[in-house]
Amino acid sequence: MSQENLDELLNLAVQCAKEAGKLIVSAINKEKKIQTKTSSTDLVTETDKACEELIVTKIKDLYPDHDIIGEESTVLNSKVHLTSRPTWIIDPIDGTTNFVHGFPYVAVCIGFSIKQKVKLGVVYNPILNRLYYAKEGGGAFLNSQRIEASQCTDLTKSLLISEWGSNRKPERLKKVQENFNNFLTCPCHGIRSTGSAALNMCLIAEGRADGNYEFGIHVWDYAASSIIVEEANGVVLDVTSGSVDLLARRVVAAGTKKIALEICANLVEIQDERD
Ligand code: 2AM
Ligand code: CA
Ligand code: CA
Ligand code: CA
Repeated sequence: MSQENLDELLNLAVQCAKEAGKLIVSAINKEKKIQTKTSSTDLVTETDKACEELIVTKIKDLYPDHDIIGEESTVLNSKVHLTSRPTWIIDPIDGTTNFVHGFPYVAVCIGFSIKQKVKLGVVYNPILNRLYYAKEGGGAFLNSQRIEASQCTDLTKSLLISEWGSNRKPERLKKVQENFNNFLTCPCHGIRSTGSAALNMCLIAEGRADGNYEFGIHVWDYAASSIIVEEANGVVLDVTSGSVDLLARRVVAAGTKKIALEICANLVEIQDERD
């Protein structure tokens, strides 16, 4: 795909994210229709669905041949089919629990892949007006300013980010806690959670924190943000220290390879069913 075409697709992704962002802004302070999905802590609202429909309609209109994977159009517990074909990967609201509570860390995520490799990504927080984007080889940007990941190489001087996740089965939660314990006794300077996996990754891209690990997330949570971290000269790995696997439901991101590898070495693995 040529650079011109990639620019066109990036523009479309930005436009879609901004339009969906308007729906989020107009709905966040109002009463919401909330439904649960796989558990009482896995939520969806009519705005998640409306945003996804808006984005999918716009993409299909211009690129009817492209494949689309969207969180709210994916049948619960079904496998995701990420093929070599041009594919849009959409999370209409990342941080739905935050959205429900009016907590201002929510983002529209739109990634685009070819041959299972992410070529561009847009992550837009319309509440705090932060638009992150990147395309392959073009650097990463926040509101038109170039961003760079941190240079920190010392885990004991690092600020980390991770999430508890929506799956609260006791045996799983025990491993999540074990991981938090490992890093807190390391000790790193602190561990933060925004409630949006994509915005956590973007904070790494921006150099506001040094390392991030997540388990239980889906391809739409980290496709767009992973290229933003890489283009900000950060490192994105699988928890096994190998290359990131978009369907493995887990990711490690950091400003430096040293921190990324040290996070991998300290993690107890949590095995969720692959996407
Ligand atoms: P969502 O708001 O789009 O559902 C919170 O832990 C963050 O992880 C959010 O970005 C949330 O996305 C995402 N997430 C989704 N499903 C998850 C799961 N099963 N376990 C952990 N995190 C999940
Ligand atoms: Ca969700
Ligand atoms: Ca998400
Ligand atoms: Ca979502």
